[in-house]
Amino acid sequence: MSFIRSPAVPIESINPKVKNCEYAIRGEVFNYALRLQEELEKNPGSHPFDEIIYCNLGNPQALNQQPITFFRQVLALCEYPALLDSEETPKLFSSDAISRARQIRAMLSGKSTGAYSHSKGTKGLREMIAAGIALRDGYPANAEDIFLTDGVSSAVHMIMQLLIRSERDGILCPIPQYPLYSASIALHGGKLVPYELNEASGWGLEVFELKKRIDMAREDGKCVRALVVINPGNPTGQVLSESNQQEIVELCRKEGLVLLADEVYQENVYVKNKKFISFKRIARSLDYKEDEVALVSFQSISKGYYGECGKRGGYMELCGFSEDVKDQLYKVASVDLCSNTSGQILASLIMNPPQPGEESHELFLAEKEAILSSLARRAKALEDAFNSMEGVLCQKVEGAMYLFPRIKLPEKAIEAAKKVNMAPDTFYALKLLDDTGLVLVPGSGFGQAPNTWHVRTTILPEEHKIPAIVSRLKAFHESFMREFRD
Ligand code: DCS
Repeated sequence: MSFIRSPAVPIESINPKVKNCEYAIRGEVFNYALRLQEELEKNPGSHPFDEIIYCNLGNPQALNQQPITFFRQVLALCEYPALLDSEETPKLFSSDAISRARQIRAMLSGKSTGAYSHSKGTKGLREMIAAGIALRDGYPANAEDIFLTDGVSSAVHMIMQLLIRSERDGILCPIPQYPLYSASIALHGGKLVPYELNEASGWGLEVFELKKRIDMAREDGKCVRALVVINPGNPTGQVLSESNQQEIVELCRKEGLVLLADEVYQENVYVKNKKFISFKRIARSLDYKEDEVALVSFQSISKGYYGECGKRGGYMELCGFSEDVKDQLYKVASVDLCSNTSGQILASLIMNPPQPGEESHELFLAEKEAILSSLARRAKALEDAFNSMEGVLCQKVEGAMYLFPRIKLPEKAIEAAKKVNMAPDTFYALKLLDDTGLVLVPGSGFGQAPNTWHVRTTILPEEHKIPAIVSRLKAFHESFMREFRD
């Protein structure tokens, strides 16, 4: 007699919060891309393209962006301190990288990257970050308010864990949003309270829309606790104006909301008429008492011109939080012991790059400028390409690393998608992948206004590949529209 054993952990038995959590950036289209890649490797020539281009993830170094020399020199010297004593080192490493590495090594527990650090991150590195923030904003920053984390993703989870008590607690999130927020809110059992960005005004954030959503959520019995603002925006690419930011801070003060300011794209601004201003600077310039507005600002080593995604570094700065709440957060950080030390070092470096007069300064500026100006050109080329396509409208990419064009899909395409039980934008993205090898993310992964369809692409493929990508995109779109035209 044979028994069919039921699994020890049946799917019905797992935490429903885990089942409710979605993350489209590595979802259906991405999984199909991995399959195609395997097929191409086994059987070259089996598809109409010879490589898969991953435009689904803001992961610059995966697409050949080179790391900044100074950052990696300092890191290498910290990781392998024997180099600091070698006679060969001054021939290979710049003098300021050597002195910075010596300075950082002296701050580490046991002078080693292999030791656990303080749970908020190495104190000296937090002090360096505080100095960098103060220089950026023109207002003081305190190392005790800074928590270093394994990328901003971990910091966001920590804050959601702190704020969300039950499904009654609501967190205001932009639609479209980066799905870390919806996923983290779902995992912690809270309620996402959506507010829509206005596509027609370049994805503008309107305070009356926020106010309306807060009122609606409260009428529905929710306790609205925090407002997420992503500036510059992902996936939408807008950079907020100073007056808009002031209104947002004022709203948070009046309504008693924690402002969760995702500022990971602070170095990625591509247009002359906009500049990044931190919410911390706005809050301080408004002359409120420090504890009148609770603000968490997130910054990551994964974005900007540095793109050190795999090193997993980032920090959050807490402003306007009481000591007892910060102690609770410190306790939670202690449970994880500490974030990884290479990520911590890099976080201190991006906030304190080489200064004029230091040996690395010129090379650093040249590398930074080359990356950012190339990103700006790529953004513009892709934006123009989308806007030249039938039924496609792409708002200006002012910042960040993405385009989020709207595609007016023909009825016939929408019906064809329904027949195969698929969202129309997923249907479009899968067909695009099949034809061109380009991996995009369907707009439904970020949220979009009802009956509108979008796709998100990064601007990260190498610049010399952009013309070929543009022709592939255009050719695909034309043939798709021909096939499904009403
Ligand atoms: N916040 C925003 C707005 C992001 O875009 C990302 C990553 C993160 C936080 C998390 O970054 P780290 O955890 O690496 O610090 N961007 C994702 C994206 O849209 N594509 O790739 C990753």
